[in-house]
Amino acid sequence: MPVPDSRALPSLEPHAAASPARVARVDAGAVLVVPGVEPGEEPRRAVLPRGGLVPSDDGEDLAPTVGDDVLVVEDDELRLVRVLPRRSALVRDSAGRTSRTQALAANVDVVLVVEHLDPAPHLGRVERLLTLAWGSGARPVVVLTKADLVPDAEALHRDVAAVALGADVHTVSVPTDVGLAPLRALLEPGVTLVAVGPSGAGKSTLVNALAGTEVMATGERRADGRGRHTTTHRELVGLPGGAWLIDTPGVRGIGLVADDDALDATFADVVELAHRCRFRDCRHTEEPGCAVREAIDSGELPARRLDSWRRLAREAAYQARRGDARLAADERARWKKIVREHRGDIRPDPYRR
Ligand SMILES: Nc1nc2c(ncn2[C@@H]2O[C@H](COP(=O)(O)OP(=O)(O)O)[C@@H](O)[C@H]2O)c(=O)[nH]1
Ligand SMILES: [Mg+2]
Ligand SMILES: [Zn+2]
Repeated sequence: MPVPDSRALPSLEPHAAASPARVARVDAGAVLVVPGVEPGEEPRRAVLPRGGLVPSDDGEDLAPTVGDDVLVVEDDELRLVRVLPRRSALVRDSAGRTSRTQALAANVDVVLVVEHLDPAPHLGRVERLLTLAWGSGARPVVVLTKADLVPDAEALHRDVAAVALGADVHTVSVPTDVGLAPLRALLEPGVTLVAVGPSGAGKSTLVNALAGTEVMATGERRADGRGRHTTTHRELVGLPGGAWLIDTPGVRGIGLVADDDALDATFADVVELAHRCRFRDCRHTEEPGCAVREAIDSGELPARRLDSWRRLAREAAYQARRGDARLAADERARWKKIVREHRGDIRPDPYRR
């Protein structure tokens, strides 16, 4: 029985009157866009199609995210009609049952992995965010904040640098304006930076310092003493110099989406050792001639590095399997619906948008 494939229908009408814009913020059913692709313009509200998904160039409908380059059409309201190809995307596992992953930010050049020195930096979190960053296609840069609050920032810097192979690590103190110059140097015209890290790490404070003006509310106690300002939305800010900054709220336990390349980049030291194991499929447990275990025994490799690599690799593999299962379930549901509609059990409502 021939079954019509709903995906084969032409869904991408040409948009002669469309103009380019960039997504600055996503709300339910609408987004804030910055008109044009130059920073420094006032954001405007653009509505999304029902369901929130927008056609993209590869034919798949996407949930637009902060940093997306898009096309908008102005008629009685401003409508977002197309998501342009992403050159990078910071993606995490989403809790939702239907969509597999969530893009936290798109078209990013530098991922600032922000971690505080006080309380002491959490190495496992840095490794997780670095893996996410390596997987995005953007370059990770680690920023250690609150250097003014600890007696020995250098020792902590060394500890973090040892798990941040291939990434620059900068230690900063925003209130005393220490260490910010190399970060300001990243703000070239057209470059987009996103700050990720736990709540309270100092992301918004850093974004404000780099912007040179208070563009984001920070965790300072409010003057009226009622609670604290914290970042609740991911938000893109265009700087007068032409660079873009994206601030994010601290997401508790970012679900890891990572391929082997991203894991290998983060754990380049373990991978390098593993190449020297006698057996190619060495699991670095009891095998003779295991270079990884030898390095741990000699103190060359901290045991926590191997544990951390295993934990993140397991999590990434689990996410991938779960993603496959969800994709298969979506596909089954789609075919069931198509078959039912074809039989006439359910007549498609022509007035349904
Ligand atoms: N002493 C000190 N405090 C900082 C520094 N950076 C941020 N803070 C403070 O840390 C708190 C949380 O900062 P915030 O930028 O809101 O963190 P976010 O949740 O990552 O955006 C605020 O009270 C900031 O003033 C720093 O370099 N030194
Ligand atoms: Mg914040
Ligand atoms: Zn081994």
